[in-house]
Amino acid sequence: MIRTAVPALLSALLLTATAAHADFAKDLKNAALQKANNSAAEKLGIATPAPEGAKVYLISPKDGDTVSGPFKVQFGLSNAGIAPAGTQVDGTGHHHLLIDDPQVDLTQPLPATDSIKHFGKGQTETTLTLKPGKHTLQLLFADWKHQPFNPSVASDKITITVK
Ligand SMILES: [Cu+2]
Repeated sequence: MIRTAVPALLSALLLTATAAHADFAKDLKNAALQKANNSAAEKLGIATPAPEGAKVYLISPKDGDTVSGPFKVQFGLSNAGIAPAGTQVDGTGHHHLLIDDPQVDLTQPLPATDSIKHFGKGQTETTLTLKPGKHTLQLLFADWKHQPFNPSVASDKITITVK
């Protein structure tokens, strides 16, 4: 009994080991492929297709609001996830806040300036201090390499008054 059971057990173990090895090899191959795709996309500046139905919006302040002092800006997102900059995960990106309508080339990675703020750690809010007067705010969601999605995923532009 035992004599016949052992080879059966061994071959079952071997089969499992072979399957696990195949999975591991497949994972490695996929990881290598992903890495190659990522570096090609980065070098060639290829835009990531926008996640299906992705939308960004300003939770606060609202269009027409008057704010004072340092004020909180909260970012809303639906149908997409957030990942830190530099981390490529399908269906994710990070927020950028456009202040006072800067010129933006939607086909290029976004520069970091006083009017284009990156939230590459995956933040979903910030505190802003702006000069008194009227200002506009707009969110622009971009991929792991700071490049806007295709089509771009941006919020409505709101106008606020800072006292
Ligand atoms: Cu960025």
